Amino acid sequence: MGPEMNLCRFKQQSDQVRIGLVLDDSTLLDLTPAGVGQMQPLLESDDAVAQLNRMASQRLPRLRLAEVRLCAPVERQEVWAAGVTYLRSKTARMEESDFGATAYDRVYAAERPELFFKSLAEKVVAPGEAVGIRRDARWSVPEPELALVLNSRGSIVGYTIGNDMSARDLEGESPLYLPQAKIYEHSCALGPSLRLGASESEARQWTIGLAVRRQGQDVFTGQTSAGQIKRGFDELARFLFRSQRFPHGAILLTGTGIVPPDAFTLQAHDLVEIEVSGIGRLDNPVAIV
Ligand code: DO4
Ligand code: MG
Repeated sequence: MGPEMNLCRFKQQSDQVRIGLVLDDSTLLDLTPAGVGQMQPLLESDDAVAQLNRMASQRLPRLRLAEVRLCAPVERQEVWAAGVTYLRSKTARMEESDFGATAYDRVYAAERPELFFKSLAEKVVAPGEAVGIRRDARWSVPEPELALVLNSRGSIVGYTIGNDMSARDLEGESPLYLPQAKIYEHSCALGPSLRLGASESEARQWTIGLAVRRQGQDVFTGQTSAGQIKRGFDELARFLFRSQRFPHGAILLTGTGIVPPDAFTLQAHDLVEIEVSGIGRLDNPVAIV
């Protein structure tokens, strides 16, 4: 087991974003007095966990998580996503699609994975903020995904939780509508923190859970394991970095393995809760955009 090191971005009263080290469910260490103003230098270094261990033994201010506002744990990275990486996702997409079914079948088995651009960093939704459902879509779902945190060299330096919100009716109508099904206002949430110091084999043992609550009741729950992802994490990262530079690093969502039944669609005011056992829980209400 790697040491549990969870980095977060947060605000207190002022609008200035600070970096914190999550100590437990209720407490964080403010890393500002240790000279940490951004996550990027830590993510680019080869010894982030050792540096954070040293900081954790200093006398830094402790804050209660309930007193801060968490920001999305992304600075200037582009956010990308992989698709059809779980058998469940392939089957669901072949069913939803009239004439693109073979495209999903083929990409699941192909050497090259499906990778698509998802969001600019500045558009990512923070924990507690509303994720969006398109006003011109009839069938919207959350996609709970383990997200890889990659530095500018393409190395996996951490993990976070991603929600790849999707309009399944648009996607099913034509594969050419994928960018509109996937990229719209508030369609990508990340958080609550970045988990550093975990190996791929450790992360593959994590469970991923989704609960959608409506007026206090569960209207959908589902669970999978990151171990069900068909492709290696390095393999996904390598393809993303082929013929493409990411000077600020990148976040890569690894695809969904939880697909609600076809009759299910999200509604405004639903609450989406995504839990990854090695990271924490990302909660977002839903709003029409
Ligand atoms: O091919 C469409 C998108 C797939 C996707 O987002 C997923 O499998 O998670
Ligand atoms: Mg997805």
